[in-house]
Amino acid sequence: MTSRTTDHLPTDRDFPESFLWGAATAAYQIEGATGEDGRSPSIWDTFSRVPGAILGGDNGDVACDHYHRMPEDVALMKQLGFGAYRFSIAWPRVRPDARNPNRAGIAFYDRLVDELLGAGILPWVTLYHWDLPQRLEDAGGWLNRDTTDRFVEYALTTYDALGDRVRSWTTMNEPWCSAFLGYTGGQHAPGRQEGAAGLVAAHHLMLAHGRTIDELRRRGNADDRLGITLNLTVAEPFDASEPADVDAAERVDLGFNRVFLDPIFRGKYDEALLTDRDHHQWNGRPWHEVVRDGDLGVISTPIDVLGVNYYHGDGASGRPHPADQLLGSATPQPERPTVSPYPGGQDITFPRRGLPTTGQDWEIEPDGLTRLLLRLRDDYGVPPIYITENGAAYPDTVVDGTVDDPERASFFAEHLRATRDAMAQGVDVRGYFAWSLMDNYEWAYGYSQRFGIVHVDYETQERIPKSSAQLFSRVAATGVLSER
Ligand code: IFM
Repeated sequence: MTSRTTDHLPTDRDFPESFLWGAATAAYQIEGATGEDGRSPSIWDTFSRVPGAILGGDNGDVACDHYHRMPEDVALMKQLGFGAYRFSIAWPRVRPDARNPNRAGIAFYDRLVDELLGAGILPWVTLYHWDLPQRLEDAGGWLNRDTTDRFVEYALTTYDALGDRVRSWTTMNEPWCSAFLGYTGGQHAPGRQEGAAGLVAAHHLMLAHGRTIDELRRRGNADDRLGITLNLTVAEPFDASEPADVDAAERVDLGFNRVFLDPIFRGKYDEALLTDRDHHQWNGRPWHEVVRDGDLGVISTPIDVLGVNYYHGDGASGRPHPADQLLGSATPQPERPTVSPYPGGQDITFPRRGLPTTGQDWEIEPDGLTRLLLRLRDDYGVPPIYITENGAAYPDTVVDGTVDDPERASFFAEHLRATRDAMAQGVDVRGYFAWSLMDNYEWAYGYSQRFGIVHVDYETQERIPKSSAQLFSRVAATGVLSER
């Protein structure tokens, strides 16, 4: 099994012994059991029932049935030799009514943490991977500042339950998706398409993040690794000689990267986000009226680690292009009408740049990861970095009980080499989590996209480690990207 995959590997890279190797998942994508032990509906339970919102009309009711198969899944990770497991906690299990703790829901994570520690695997907790309790959305969701209070209460309940054993705490996963896919583009729950509402949601998510870091720091342990995970891109003009493309790339950088990096690491928003009155009105007022004195000081509370999720860069254009030349046109899309997730960015397009693409029609641009990591150090002086997600979807097939996925193995090898290149230039990267441990519910794409290094048969729930898992396991064990 390994001989085919090693053909795709670079030959001369390795990682320090202390480097943390793991895989990542998220609660709604794998757990299932959405109606058990007192869990209340989240915005994804609701959104997945909106006609046309999700390919195939899929939902996470069963997903990978991890809620019932957790010990076997942990045993599989142990077998694969992972040092860490990054997972998220479902807020609607821990505080189903958004106010009172639910013992039965918390007990699941209690068992998971014990199981991991018993297997010698470090638990890496994410508090929010998008499953807001529906009743909080009914009260305004992330557009309502009170949601930040509810989040801090939920975070403290979780910390009180698990903080005796868990030292790695991430507040938010990819707030860009929660804010801009959720409230501007509407491709994600709660599916709102309300322009600058995404900026309002982003601010409240950041405020909840900063307040939580501050509270956990007060309550916590000197060994805690507190941080946030951002999905970041390298935005470049599709055609550097076209002013419209240069402008589009700057807007993508601002609306994807800097909208979070600036407040967290510089304690401010760029003027362009605040002053573009045409595009940044919310409820008839400039969106930034929600920013109160002191908020940016809270948001920029120092963190110990930055989680970076990287999948691809972006070649942005400010001009129209034929539909079949746009990225994403080669795969089925949800039926719901699309709105750009960039407030005021309806003209931004992403034409093909001639780069190879994954099975999901996402560009493969490993050197973008090196450039991103260097920029984070040079422009933002970030704390130690962990790559908390990186991976690719391909339409795998099971042959004689095995899954050979050389393209995914190659994707990992190339991005690990890109990570190593940045480390060789002095960037402090301390770990890497593959996305994902197993095939799972890929949000608006339902079960149509497989990102796992472990294959899941959704009929039988059988797990089969793919050849990429064997590659990953070997690199984790040796710290060496290929046999020398
Ligand atoms: O599946 C998602 C994950 O939940 C967040 N980051 C990107 C992944 C692939 O789209």
